[in-house]
Amino acid sequence: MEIGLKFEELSNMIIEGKHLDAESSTKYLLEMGIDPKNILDEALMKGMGIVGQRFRDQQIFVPQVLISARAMKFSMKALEPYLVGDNALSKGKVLLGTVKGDVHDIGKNLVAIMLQGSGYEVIDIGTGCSAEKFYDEYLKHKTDIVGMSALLTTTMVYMKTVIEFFKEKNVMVPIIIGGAPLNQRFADEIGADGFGRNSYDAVKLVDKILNIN
Ligand code: B1M
Repeated sequence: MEIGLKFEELSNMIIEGKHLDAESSTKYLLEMGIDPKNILDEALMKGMGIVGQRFRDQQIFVPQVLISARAMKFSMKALEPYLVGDNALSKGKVLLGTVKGDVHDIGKNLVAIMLQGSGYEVIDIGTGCSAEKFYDEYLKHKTDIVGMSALLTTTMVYMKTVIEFFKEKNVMVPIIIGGAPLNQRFADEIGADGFGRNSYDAVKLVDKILNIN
């Protein structure tokens, strides 16, 4: 089996939105003993990256992106048990949500899977979350960290509103952010406690903030 070719095939399934093929190809690679992180990086993320470029260049439109996103989700579902494992002990609790006005959730879901895989309990509050929603859910679950995701330049600015809202309520929980258009500078500007470039980074960041080696 030429593994590079298999990754390319799976990547194309994501691009073409063939969700059932993508799911079975992911399962096949896992059964062959391929490292799930390689499947994620070399096939799924690459495919989604190409979808993003074609979308930006207006070679494809929202419906095609949606079917690619569905294929990505089917593959991630197959990968999830391998990435999450069966951690009996919880290293801490993390609240995760995508901010108001934003429906992108694939990256957030991946961060959730990686955090769970590393032993964290994740409270995922979904997409389109207002400052009040983040705050109410935080009060309900008393998590050790709050994490926000945003994929749009128009919605990333709302992260500051959430941070200000927590400050107004005198709640000092660490708040971290992530999403494709963000960077460390933006995190510093809005007073976030950290920025994660990708899901691996997010785990390292949470470990660091909670002093877990
Ligand atoms: Co949208 N979209 N989209 N989209 N979409 C982008 C983001 C865009 C860059 C595409 C482009 O033009 N090239 C562009 C944004 C431009 C900008 O703001 N500068 C864009 C646009 C314009 C839009 C619409 C406005 C299009 C329209 O309607 N005309 C619209 C907005 C809807 C809304 O939210 N209100 C829209 C809609 C959609 C779909 C619904 C079709 C679909 C989302 C489906 C879903 O998520 N359920 C979609 C998709 C799939 C994309 C692209 C193609 C892929 C995003 C993705 O899932 N990537 C995206 C292009 C791109 O990013 N290349 C695009 C894979 C994912 C694993 O990566 O999300 O970056 P990512 O997450 C990473 C890191 O960012 C990080 O870790 C993750 C794993 O490595 N991370 C964190 C994320 N959150 C984190 C949190 C952390 C730490 C790390 O701590 C808390």
